[in-house]
Amino acid sequence: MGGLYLLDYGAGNVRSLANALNRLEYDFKWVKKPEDILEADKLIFPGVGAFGSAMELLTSKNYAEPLKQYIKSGKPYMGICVGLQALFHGSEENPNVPGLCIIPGTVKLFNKTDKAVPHMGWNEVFCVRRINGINEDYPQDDHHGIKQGTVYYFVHSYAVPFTDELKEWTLATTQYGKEIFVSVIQKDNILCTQFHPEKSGYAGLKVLRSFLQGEGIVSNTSRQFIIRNPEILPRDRFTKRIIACLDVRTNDQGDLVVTKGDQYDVRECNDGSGVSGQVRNLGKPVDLARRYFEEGADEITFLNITSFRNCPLTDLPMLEILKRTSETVFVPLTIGGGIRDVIDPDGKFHSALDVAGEYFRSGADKVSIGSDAVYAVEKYLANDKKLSGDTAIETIARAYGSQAVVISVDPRRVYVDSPANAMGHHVIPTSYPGPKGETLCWYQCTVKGGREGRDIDVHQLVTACETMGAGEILLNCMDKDGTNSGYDLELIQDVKKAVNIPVIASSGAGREEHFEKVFVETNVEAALAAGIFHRREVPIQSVKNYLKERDILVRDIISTL
Ligand code: 1PR
Repeated sequence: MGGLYLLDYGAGNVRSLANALNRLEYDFKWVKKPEDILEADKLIFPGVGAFGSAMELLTSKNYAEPLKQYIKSGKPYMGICVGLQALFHGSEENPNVPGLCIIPGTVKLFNKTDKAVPHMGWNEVFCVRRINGINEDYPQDDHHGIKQGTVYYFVHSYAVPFTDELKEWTLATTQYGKEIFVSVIQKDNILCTQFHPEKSGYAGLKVLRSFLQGEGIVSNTSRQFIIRNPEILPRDRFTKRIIACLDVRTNDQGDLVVTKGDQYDVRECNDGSGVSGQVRNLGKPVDLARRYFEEGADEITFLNITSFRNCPLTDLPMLEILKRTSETVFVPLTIGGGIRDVIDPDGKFHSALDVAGEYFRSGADKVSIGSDAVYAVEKYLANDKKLSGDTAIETIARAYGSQAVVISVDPRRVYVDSPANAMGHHVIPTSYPGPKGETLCWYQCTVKGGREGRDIDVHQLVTACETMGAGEILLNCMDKDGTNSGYDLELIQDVKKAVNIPVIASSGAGREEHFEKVFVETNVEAALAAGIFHRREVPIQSVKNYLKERDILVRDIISTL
C-alpha cells in the first residue's frame, strides 16, 4: 500500500491539513487501523487539543506502539503541535499521562504572569542550527522550508523549554514573553513543528511541501552545521493580528450574504424615511474570505448573525461556507452564531459540543459563543460561582482545548451619574459623554445580536468565561459598531486588565491610526474590522504598513507558494 498517511485521532480540525495537502497536490490516506501506520511511507500526525486526550486516544486506538515503531523505522515522520509534544516523556497538562518517550523532556505550561496564554498568533522562529559557511544574514531556505525571520501560526498553552540537552533535536526555537521554547524539532527522519503549517499561510505550506519532497533530510546529511544559542531578546517577535470579520445572514431573497450593521442594524435606510430597507449585501462569504486571505488577513471570522432564530445544523449553508473557505484559506477560521444546545426542526437534540464538532470538522479552528455565554454566566453567578461542568464553554474547551473557544461579547453603554446608580455593576469613566453629560458608564451584556439587554456586565462575563475555560475574548461594542470613529479604548483596557487570555478588539475601526491606538493604548493581541474592509475604504496591507512604520510587529505576507 505505502504512500502518505495522516493520523487523525478525531480530536480536531484535520480538514485544514487535508486541504493544505490538496493545495500542494499530494494524495494521502487516513490511518483507519493500527496496521496502516506501518504501511505508510510518510506519516503526518496533526495533534490538536490536549496532550492527555491525544495520548489516551492513541492508546485506546492501539496506535501508540505502531507509531513508535514507525518513527524508529527511519521513515519520514512529521508531527504538528501536540504531534511534537507527544514525542516527549510527558506534559504538565496531564501529569499522569506518559508521552511516547522518544525525546527526553517534559512539556510545560507557559508562565502567565508576563503574557497572555494561550500563545495564540504569529511568531518568528530562530534557526539554532545554521549551515556552515553561510553568513548570519543569509535567509535559511534549506531547513525544511523554514526561513529565518518568517512568522508562523502558533496556538498552544504548553511548550518544551529549550535546553542544552535538546540541542541535537532542535532546529529552531521561538521566544514568547521571556521564555524560549522549542518550535521545530528535526533529527534524522523526524520533523515536528509546534506551529501549525497548515494555518501559517503560504509560508507554512512551504514547510509541508519541503517535508513531502524530503528536501530537508537530504540537506542534513550533506552539510556541516554551526549550533548557536538563542538569546532572550528584550521583546519577543510575537505579531499583532489583523482579523477580517464577516457578519453573515440570509437576505430577503434567501441568499447568504456578508452584511454589516451600524450599531447592529444591517438594513439599508434607502429613502431617508427611516423605514428599513434591504439587508446590506456586501458580498459573498467565500469570495470575500479568500480575498482577505490573499490581502494578508491573519485570521477570518464568520459570524452567523441570525443564528438565534434557527438550528445551525440545519443551517447547512454555513457549514458549506466553511468547507469551501478552508479549501483555499490557510489562516485560522473562527465561526460564531448559534453555538449552543439546539433542537432541530424534527425534534432531535444536538448539544453545543455536537454543533461545535460539526463546525470543526467543516474547517473551523475556533468557535465563538455569544448569547449562550451570557446565559451560562448568569447561571454560574446565581449558583455562587460554582462551575456546572456542562456549559458549552466547558464541554467544548475540555474536548478541543481552550484555544478553540472564543467568547463574543456584545456590550452597550449604560450611563450613570454615580456608581451608586449602577446596581452594583462595574463602572468605568468614559470619554464618550452620555445624553445628560454623564462621564461614567457600565457595559451591559446583550443577547440575540444586541436585541436584549441582560443584568450582567462585561467584567462579570469575561472573568467568569475565563474561569470556565474560554481561550479568547472577541470584544465588540454596540455603541462603536460601524461608526468608523475608532475602538472603545476604555472598554478594551478594562477587559484586558481583567483577563489573562488574548483579547480581540472589535467595532469602530475607521482608519489605520485606530489600529495603532488600540494596540499601543490597550496592548490587545488582535484587532478586528469589518466595514472598512468590505467597503474597500482601508486595505489590510495599508493597515499593516502603517503599523510597521510605527514599530508595531505585524506579519509580512508571503503571497506565492
Ligand atoms: O449569540 O452565539 O448566536 O452569536 C451571534 C454572533 O453574531 C455574535 O458574535 C454577535 O456579535 C454577532 N451579531 C449578531 N447580530 C449582529 C449584528 O450586527 N446585527 N454582529 C452581530 C455584531 C460585531 C462584529 C462587527 C464588528 C466590526 N457585529 O461582527 O463586525 O463590530 O464592525 P466594524 O469594523 O464595521 O465597526 P450567538
